Amino acid sequence: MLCRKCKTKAVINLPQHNRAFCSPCFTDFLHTQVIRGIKAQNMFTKNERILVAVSGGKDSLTLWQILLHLGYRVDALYVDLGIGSYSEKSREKVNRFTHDVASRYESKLHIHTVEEEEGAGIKDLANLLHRPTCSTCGTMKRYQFNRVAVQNDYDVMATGHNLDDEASRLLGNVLRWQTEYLDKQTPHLPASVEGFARKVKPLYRLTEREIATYAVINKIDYQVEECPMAKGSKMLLYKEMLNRLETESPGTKQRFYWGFLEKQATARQQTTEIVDQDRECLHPCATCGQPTSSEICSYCKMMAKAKTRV
Ligand code: Q46
Ligand code: ZN
Repeated sequence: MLCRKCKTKAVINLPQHNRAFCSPCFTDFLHTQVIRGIKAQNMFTKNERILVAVSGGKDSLTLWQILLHLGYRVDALYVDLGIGSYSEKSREKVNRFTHDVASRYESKLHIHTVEEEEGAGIKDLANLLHRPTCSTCGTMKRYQFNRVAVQNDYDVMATGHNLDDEASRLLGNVLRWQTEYLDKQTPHLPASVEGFARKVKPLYRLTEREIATYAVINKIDYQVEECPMAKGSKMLLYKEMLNRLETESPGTKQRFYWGFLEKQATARQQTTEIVDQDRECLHPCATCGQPTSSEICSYCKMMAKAKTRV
């Protein structure tokens, strides 16, 4: 198997693109894919400040590295959820990356420690609230990322969601016909109202396998373990099913998600924009001021309830 560009020995075959690449040409190819995604979705410019949400895993650290390499102005935020050795190890990987790589670009790391700030780790908070850990975690991360981005004047917030994440989420939303989620499943969510940061997913064109290969080739030291709370989740099942389809028919994930984005873009020209919809129903939370559709936002409600149960 030879590299499509330079004809030396290839290290990865990408059947969905009908190409194989050696390490340097693969790295270039992935950079080009990210640039293409940023431009196609009009995500940000080199003058804007970007806050990347990092978990210590391959996707978010790869995103941080690629954006730095491409010359963007990026800092990062790590939310320490307090999930035992998993969080300890993840924090260690993030700190090491900050020290070894990001500091060379004067890129800085913000850390929010749930146990210190909210009084208990995410599992204990979820137990107190009788809520599933992952939904408590989702509310927490969305809230804290938005807060840090807005309070520190970042123009945009970026996450490391990849093609596998987006295709499996799309499958889940379609299977349950959650149209309100489908509307917002885009790699670029505008800052519709004051108090909301713009949100983007620059890796939406890359598969998990491509990102893992990039991380290994470029010596990114990441947390290999998955969060223990993800075990048995529907998302993992959808990913597995899509991987089986991908093996039988290369390009399935790409056709599924990119096809959805094309249809969504056409439909959007005829319907109310997300921005208009949000402006109609969102207003500042009476407690913290972040935008919400109720009087009090879900984070403040969650924390108020947790306090009464301590
Ligand atoms: S980190 Fe949080 Fe995930 Fe862990 S607790 Fe669940 S939601 S699985 S992306
Ligand atoms: Zn609030």
